[in-house]
Amino acid sequence: MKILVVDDSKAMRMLVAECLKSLGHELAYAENGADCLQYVADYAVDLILMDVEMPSINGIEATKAIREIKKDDWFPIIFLTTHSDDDSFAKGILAGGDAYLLKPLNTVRLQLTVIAMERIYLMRQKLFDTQKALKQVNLELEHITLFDQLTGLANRRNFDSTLERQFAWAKRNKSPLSVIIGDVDYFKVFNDCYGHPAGDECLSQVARAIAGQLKRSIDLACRYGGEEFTIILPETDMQGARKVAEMIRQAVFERNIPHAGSNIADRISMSLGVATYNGQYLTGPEITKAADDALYQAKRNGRNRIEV
Ligand code: GH3
Ligand code: MG
Ligand code: MG
Ligand code: MG
Ligand code: MG
Repeated sequence: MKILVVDDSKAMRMLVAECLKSLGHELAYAENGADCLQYVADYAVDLILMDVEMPSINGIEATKAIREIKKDDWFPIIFLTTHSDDDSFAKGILAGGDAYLLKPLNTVRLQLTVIAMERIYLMRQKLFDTQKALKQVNLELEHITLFDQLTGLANRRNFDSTLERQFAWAKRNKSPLSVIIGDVDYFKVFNDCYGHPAGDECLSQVARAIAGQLKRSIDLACRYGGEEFTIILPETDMQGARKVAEMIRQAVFERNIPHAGSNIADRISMSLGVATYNGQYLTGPEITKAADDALYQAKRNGRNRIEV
């Protein structure tokens, strides 16, 4: 532990240092309360041995100030003082001290008290580390439930909840909301030709092509399932959504992913359907259905195209 020894008497500081030497801690020193507060503000400290009577800020005031400043943090503060009455003892503990030792210094009691405080301090650190690890695991779990493993795009669950939220917002604010559904053309044949791992890599690239076309942070690109992708475009009318869909179609095509089995060109292409809410639909799923119908038309009309 890093132990800060606070005392206005140099002789006392040296005595304490001598007494703690055998415990193997790192020691630092402060000559008064103000010094101590400055040190705590600048450096990490694990335990303080605190004198009470000191010029400027005394030990009681310094302890109160530390507990106030470090409200969400804690390390042990042990008082070392000549005031042996109950009143003084109470003042020390109520100010935020954890133990109260008397001068003249009893070496054994000081050592044992430091050992006892260290035990509590380390247990607290351990709990803190566990808490941190749990938070990290929770973040990772949350990510897994909201994002697609392969492409890193939002997953279907994320799409559904985001669309519901954005739809309600669009309704309330009487603003347009567009949904695009894109589906890779002849992807089954691609898998048959190049194998499933190559198919996965292709889907990752398609995802990157899609994400690369979205410039606003409120737009959400999702992997809806298999080789189908959806995009939510809040506050976007049909004209704007059509532009985005066309840019995505081009970006996918221009990735130039070879696809010898395609009937379109010898590369991967995507068909897209676009639907825009302008007060006519009642629910998010209805917009999605309209975009899906448009996608079906795009497939029927020859693929590698968009329909609305
Ligand atoms: P269309 O042009 O009409 O869309 O034809 P298609 O072959 O793309 O459509 P179909 O729905 O018949 O086939 C989709 C294929 O996508 C079938 C499935 O094996 C493949 N697929 C779905 N998810 C994945 C995946 O995660 N990885 C890989 N490699 N393939 C996938
Ligand atoms: Mg003193
Ligand atoms: Mg499909
Ligand atoms: Mg299909
Ligand atoms: Mg397909």
